[in-house]
Amino acid sequence: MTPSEILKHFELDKVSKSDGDLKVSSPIDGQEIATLSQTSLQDIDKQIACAHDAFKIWRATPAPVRGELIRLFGEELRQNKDELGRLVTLENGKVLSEGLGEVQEMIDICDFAVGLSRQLYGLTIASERPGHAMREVWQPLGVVGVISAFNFPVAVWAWNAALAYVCGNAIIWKPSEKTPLTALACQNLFEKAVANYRKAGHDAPDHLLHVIVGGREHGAAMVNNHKVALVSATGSGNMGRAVAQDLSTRLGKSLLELGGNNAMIVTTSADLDMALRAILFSAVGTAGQRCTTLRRLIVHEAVVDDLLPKLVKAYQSLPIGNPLDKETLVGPLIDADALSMMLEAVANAKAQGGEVLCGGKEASGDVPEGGAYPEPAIIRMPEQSDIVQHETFAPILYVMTYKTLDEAIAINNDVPQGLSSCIFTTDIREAETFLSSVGSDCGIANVNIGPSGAEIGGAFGGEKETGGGRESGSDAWKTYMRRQTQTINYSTALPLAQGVKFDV
Ligand code: UN1
Repeated sequence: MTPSEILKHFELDKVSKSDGDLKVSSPIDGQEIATLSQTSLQDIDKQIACAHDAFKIWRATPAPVRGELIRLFGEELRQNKDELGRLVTLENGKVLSEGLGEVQEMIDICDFAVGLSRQLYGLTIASERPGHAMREVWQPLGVVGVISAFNFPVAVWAWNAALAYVCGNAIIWKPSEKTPLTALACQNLFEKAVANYRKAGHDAPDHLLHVIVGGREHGAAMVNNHKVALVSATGSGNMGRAVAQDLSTRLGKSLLELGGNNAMIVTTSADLDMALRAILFSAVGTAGQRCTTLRRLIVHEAVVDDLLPKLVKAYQSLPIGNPLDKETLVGPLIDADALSMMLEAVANAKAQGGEVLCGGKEASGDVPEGGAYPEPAIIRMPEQSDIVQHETFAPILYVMTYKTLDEAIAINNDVPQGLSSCIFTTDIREAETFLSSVGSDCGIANVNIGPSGAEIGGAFGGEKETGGGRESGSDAWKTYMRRQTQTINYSTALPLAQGVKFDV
């Protein structure tokens, strides 16, 4: 499929206008693929008001019936998986199997949400008063604002949306200005699901989803609107801080999924071949642009000389090139700025005593012109210096060594971020210590699996500067609902709690 065929498939040819003010280009070759008009700031408030009206209707629909809409949306995704996966690759530059994987992640969360729509369970609590019942009920929350990043342009929105819809909410979505087309394609599929839902005899209000096309200012307009009950934001620490500050002014609710600086500890008992394969996928997959990307390798000094030469060799044979080619494993970075930031980080690492073992430059081989293709870098560091503490969104792997497990865990934890972590070991004592209360301080901790590529069934998110939010599986749905404690008196008396007497 050519880029224009893909655009046409999602009716995006209709929204691309020559007089638009937002140019969208493909990281593959820098070619412009569409020109969009940014949403006007006044329209954002109108859209939020419409979404709020939609919420008032949607919240009254029984949750399992809301689930049917998400089932139908999942069907649209199944039918359009190939086209949407290709559009993700075209607009974001990740290799096609990862573009398709991202759509699969959307399908998975839809399935999860459909099941969830028949649960949304609360609690019953013993009341201290005779003839009284107490319970905890989860109610729909309101309009949910989603700010998504370029690196997972559709899956992370779907984690939020699938849950938020079955929970009875409406959504305003501000995608990254680098990837608005995939968002508009999702809107197109969502509208088809709504049409099928109505055809099947169900009522769904208009305006359950609005996509805002624009940048920072647009995001801020959404965050500052008091009709938005929850803002779920994925992206950089700076973006998260700005969102959190704005929300705290109006005491709005937030769910933040910000930077990661994820490590792998490789112990003396590790299966080194497995570790090697895991390192490759998690450090260079998605060209190092996942928030779960492996950025720090903490290797026992007794195995480092065995592991590193093999790793360097594997890096040197990485197929870098057009992400649409089947054999490519490393595609382009999102843009030239991202490549400059990578090169700057490599220079800083050198200045801080790092030794570049391979890569760390712009790829020179057979790569399409006009894209920012990196050569993934391995840099041996004498210590966890400033640059290692910082998340650079590029394929740079810093390697450090350790002597004791306590030391390795301390290095793992001694960064501002706390998203994902892992250990490669075949020693149960090492594994369980890493997973214990004195082990990894991250939201995600794995054994014999890299830090990236999480399944949707678990809660996803991290601690410290990662923001503390949890999305996707487990009970993350509770963030999209309002917790209500209900006390019911079915007796003929009116006893007060704590034995207080107040009779006239
Ligand atoms: C992200 O990079 O924002 O665990 C999300 C993973 C993916 C999601 C990453 N399932 O790597």
